[in-house]
Amino acid sequence: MANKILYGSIGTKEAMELEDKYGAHNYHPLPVVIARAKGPYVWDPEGKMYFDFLSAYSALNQGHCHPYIIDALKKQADTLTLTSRAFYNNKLGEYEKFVTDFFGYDKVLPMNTGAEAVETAIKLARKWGYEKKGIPHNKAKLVFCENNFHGRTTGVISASTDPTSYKNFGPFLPGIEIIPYNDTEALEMILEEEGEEIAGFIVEPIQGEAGVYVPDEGYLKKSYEICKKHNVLFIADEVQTGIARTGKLLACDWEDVKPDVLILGKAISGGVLPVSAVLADDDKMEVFKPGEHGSTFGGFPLACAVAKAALEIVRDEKLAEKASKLGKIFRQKIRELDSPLVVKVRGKGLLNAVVIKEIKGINAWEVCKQLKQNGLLAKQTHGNIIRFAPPLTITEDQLKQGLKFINISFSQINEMIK
Ligand code: IF1
Repeated sequence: MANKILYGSIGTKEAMELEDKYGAHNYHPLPVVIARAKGPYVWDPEGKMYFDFLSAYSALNQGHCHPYIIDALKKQADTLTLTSRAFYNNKLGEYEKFVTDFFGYDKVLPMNTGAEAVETAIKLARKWGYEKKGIPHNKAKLVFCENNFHGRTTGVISASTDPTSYKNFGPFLPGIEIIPYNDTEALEMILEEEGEEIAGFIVEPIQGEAGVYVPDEGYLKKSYEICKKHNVLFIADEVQTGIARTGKLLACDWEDVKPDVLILGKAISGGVLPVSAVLADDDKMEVFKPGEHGSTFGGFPLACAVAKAALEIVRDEKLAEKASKLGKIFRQKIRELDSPLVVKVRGKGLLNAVVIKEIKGINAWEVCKQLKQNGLLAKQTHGNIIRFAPPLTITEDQLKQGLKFINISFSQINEMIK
C-alpha cells in the first residue's frame, strides 16, 4: 500500500516515472522526490523530511524559500515582471547600483544562468583584448585550467577537459589554452610564451565540480600578479564559490584578490530564479556598445527585486561569517568519523567534500543512498567524492544534527563491510 501523499498531488513513485518517461535523460538523480522545502529542510511527497546538504550546488545559500526573498518575489511579481531592455524600468538601475556597490565594481552586465555569464566574460575578454590590448584580429586566446567546470554551453565546454562534458559536441571554440590548476609556473610559462595574444585567464577560486579542490594558499594572488605583469585579465568564476559559500563574500577575498572580471550566479538570487552577473570596472566593461550583447531576461525587474533581497540576506544574516565558523565544525567532525571509507575531507567554509574509498562495492553513490535513508541529501561527483554544502542559514544545532545522520550512516556502512 503506497504511503499517503502529504505534499502535492503525486507520490514519489509517480513523480519519478513521469520524469523518466517524459524528460530527457540528461541526469541520473538520487532516487528521492522533493515536494516541499524550507530553510535547510526538504520533504518528499509522503512527508519524509531530509536535510538538504547540496543546496542545489550552492544556489540555495540563503536556504529554501527564505521568507524575505519570497516576499520580494511576490510583491514584484504582482507589479512588473519583464520589460525587455528595449525600454528602461524602475528596478534595474536601482539593482545595478546596489550590486556594483555590494561587490565594489563600476559596472554590472546582468544575465540569467552561470554559463551565460561565463560566455559573457569570454566575449568581454576577447573584445577588451582586441580594442584595449591590441591583440591582432581574431587571434585572442583565453587560458583555462584542467578539470574546470564553467557550465554546459558550447563555448564553455570548449574549455572542458572532461569528456562527459565535451564528447560529440564539437567542433569547439578556438583560442583556448589549458594549463594545470593550482600551478602558477604553468601560468607564468604560457603568458611568457603567448601572452601577447592572451586576453584573459578564467579560473574557479576553488574547483567545485572537480571535487572541491582548494588550491594552495597564495595561488590566486600569485596568478593575479602574473596576469597583471602580462596585461591579461584575471577572471574569477565565483558562480559556485561566491555569495559567502566559502566563508568570505567571495572566495577571492581570502587572498585579497579583486578579479578584473567577476562572474556570479546561483545564490545571487537565493535559488528563487536564474540570475547571473558579470562585474567589471569601466575600462573593461565599456568595450560593450549598444546592441553587442544581452538577453531577453537579463536583469529583468523580477530578478532585480529577488537578487537585491537575496544579497541583503547575505549581508544582514552575516552568512559568510556563519559559513566560516560552521565549516570548521563540519570538517572537524568528519575527521573524527571512524570509517575506513573516509579518505579525507577538504573544503572552505560550507563548501566541503569527502573523498571515499570504495570497499566491498560500497562507493560514494551507495553512501549517498545510505545518507538519504537516514534523512540527509548529498550527491557524489566524479565517482568517489561526496560534496556537502548545506544552506549557510543552517544553525549550529541543525548542522550537528546533520552530522549525526552522517555518523549513523557510516556506522551502518561499517556493519555492511565487516
Ligand atoms: C548542473 C556541476 C556544480 C559552476 C561554475 C558556472 C556554472 C556552474 C563554477 C554554470 C554550474 C552547476 C551546474 C549544475 C550542477 C552544478 C555543478 F555539477 F554541474 F558542475 F556546481 F559543480 N561556473 N554548476 O559550478 O552555471 O549555467 O548551471 O547556472 O546540473 O549542470 P549554470
